[in-house]
Amino acid sequence: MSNIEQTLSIIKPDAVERNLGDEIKSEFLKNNFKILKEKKIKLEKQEAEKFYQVHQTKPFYNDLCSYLSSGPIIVMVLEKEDAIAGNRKLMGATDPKKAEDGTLRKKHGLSIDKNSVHGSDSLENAKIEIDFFFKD
Ligand code: IDP
Ligand code: MG
Repeated sequence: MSNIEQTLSIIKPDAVERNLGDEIKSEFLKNNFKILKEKKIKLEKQEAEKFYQVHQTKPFYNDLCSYLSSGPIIVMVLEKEDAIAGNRKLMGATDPKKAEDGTLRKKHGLSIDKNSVHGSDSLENAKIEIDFFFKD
């Protein structure tokens, strides 16, 4: 049975700053994701705090929110069969040093915080994150 899902992807400030947006988008397309929606924006720190509120008890929360709001990001709604798991696999492990060869974070990530891309981790969070950026 088919299981078409939508997931939220973010090209983070470190990658946008290095002009990797088109290259990363082409990697999504090559992997059969459809880019249904896309926009380039810059978050206020308060908005980043809201987006990452699940991490508010973590020691790196403040730095994480400062970082995500430090420059422009590209947010996208991606769609394909099993998109959520598929995007997590394409991204690779959170820490680029531990990410598998061929993954976006292995290819482009600079460090555990500047790891170039975000992807929703569950169906529930995908819906919340898509609404966060695209509900109007
Ligand atoms: P994920 O992005 O692979 O889903 P999460 O655990 O949800 O990873 O963490 C969210 C983001 O917080 C990561 O992408 C990374 O940028 C940052 N982060 C996670 N763990 C650490 C850490 O130990 N130190 C600094 N930043 C971290
Ligand atoms: Mg996560």
